[in-house]
Amino acid sequence: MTQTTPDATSTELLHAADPADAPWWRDAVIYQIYPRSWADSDGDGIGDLPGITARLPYLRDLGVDAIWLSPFYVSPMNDAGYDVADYRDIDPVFGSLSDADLLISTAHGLGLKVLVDLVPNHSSSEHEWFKAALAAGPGSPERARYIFREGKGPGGEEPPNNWPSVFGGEGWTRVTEADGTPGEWYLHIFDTTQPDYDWNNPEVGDEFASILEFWCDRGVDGFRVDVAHGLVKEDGLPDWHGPIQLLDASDMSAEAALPPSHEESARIHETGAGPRPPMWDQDGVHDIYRRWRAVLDAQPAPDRILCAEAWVKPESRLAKYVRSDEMHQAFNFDFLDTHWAAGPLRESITTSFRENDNVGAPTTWVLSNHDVVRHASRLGLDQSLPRPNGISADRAQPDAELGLRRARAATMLMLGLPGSSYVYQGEELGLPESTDMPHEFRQDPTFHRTEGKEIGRDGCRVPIPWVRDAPSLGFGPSDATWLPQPDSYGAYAVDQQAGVEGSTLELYRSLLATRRADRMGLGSASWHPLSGGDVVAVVNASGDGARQTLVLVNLGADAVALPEGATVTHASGPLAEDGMVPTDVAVWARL
Ligand code: TEU
Repeated sequence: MTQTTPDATSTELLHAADPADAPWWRDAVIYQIYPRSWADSDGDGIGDLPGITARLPYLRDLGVDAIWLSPFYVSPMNDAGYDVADYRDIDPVFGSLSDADLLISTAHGLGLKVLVDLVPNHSSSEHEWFKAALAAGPGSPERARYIFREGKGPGGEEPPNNWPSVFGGEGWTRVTEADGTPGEWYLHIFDTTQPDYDWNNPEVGDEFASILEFWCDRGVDGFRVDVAHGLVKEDGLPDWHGPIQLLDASDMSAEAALPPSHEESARIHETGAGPRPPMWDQDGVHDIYRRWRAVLDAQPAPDRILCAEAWVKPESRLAKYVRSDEMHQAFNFDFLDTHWAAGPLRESITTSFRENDNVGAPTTWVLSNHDVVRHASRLGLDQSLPRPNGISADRAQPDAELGLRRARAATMLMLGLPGSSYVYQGEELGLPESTDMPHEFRQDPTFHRTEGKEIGRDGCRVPIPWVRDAPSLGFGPSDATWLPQPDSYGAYAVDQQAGVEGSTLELYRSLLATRRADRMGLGSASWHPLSGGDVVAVVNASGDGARQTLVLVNLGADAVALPEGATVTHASGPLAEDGMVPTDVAVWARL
């Protein structure tokens, strides 16, 4: 048995309880639907809105409070819809605006709120504005909505600065002007087909305020804001020699992590700007979010929310996005990125509560999404290495059993903590990453722009298995799936788990039911004396202290004994015969 010596933080209050009438989003569990891959109604192999609407009762039964839909807008789909050509219409592959209306009203009828994805850093190069910018030429007001610049060097042949694209390759593309000559360059932090807006141009701000209103009028309950840390670039667009990702610990950032040059270091020192890349987390972004908050608060029902996707560190910087007059939530990617080790997890939890409480915001926990290796696989990889951004057959494979065991424990920790949580489609099935997808199927621009050095994110985006013995595992009426489903997925299908004791699906259902009944998302959090060493142990208590739930994870090699009188209500795996908690198992226990 491990001797878990209480550490300095034991019994310390980490976070005070919320009042019982707190707004819905402070403790909501929000389920991310990636529309391409959740449910296909017409058999074309790509998920769609009618498919989602038909299966919403599954989510009511799962026990989540809301859904977030990744982009469903008109798009050439060069980045799976994160390249938006029309923010006010649905791509025909997903359906129509009336399908969206029906989805929203059906969800509301089932008691589910609906968040949509807003992509304000860039448009698609197919967007009317960008086409107009190309046609209008240098110096035009149409070009001023984007970041066009003259190139450097003789004939302007070199890009205006050295910024790379997050997806690999250069961050600038040169256009050919109407007269056929090589012309200006435009900035794209992501793919060539995703030109960045110039948020210094008031027209851009007005357009997005109007887009927010458009979707509020259609009844949505909020917006997940894509690349929320990227909209404003440092004045003068200075060169940058450091890593381009702020917190995204993929192997790409490890490779790109060259130390800043002397000039760069001097500049950082002089301006006090901190080692922040000039394309990320500039202070000017906060003015944008204050305006958006005002737009939302002016709506007839002012309980709509904004959630920041901001890969920002340290957490004190991230907390700025959720000050009381800005956004409501910001994904806690620090928690997602924390290795499976008790000390770092405790530290992440402590810092998260501290920084969010400082600004009066809830913490927004998340373990998986459409950009990262699914946590059932990620936690089965060597934890001493940086998180890869994808896995292929020729790279180190995760230990599937270990990964799932840890993932179930990690989820119990996440859902046991106060605050809001996001659940990514399929994680409630314990679904692993597709790790052996043949390269010819890969669609993520990251894979192509790095010539396969980066595997990319397709492995976490594979269509969901619903029924083991059905075409496309019940994803749709035909065999077609836009990405191949691994052979192993049949065993994870919903119909294989529903009603099966001990299945991951039933574990999620039962955790969510208890979390809701006990209002654990609004509870207080303090360290339990067992916390320390290889154990993370938090007491989640109701505001009046009448209910006390111990949320404990054992990450050590030896089993851990629970305190006397604790009644286990949930366990992520079998306990030892004597009731001890084995390695990589979590419990919820009433004290
Ligand atoms: O992601 C933003 C982002 O910076 C990363 O998560 C990035 O996708 C990853 O590091 C690449 O390996 C958002 C969306 O979630 C993502 O799907 C889009 O591709 C991206 O923005 C561009 O819109």
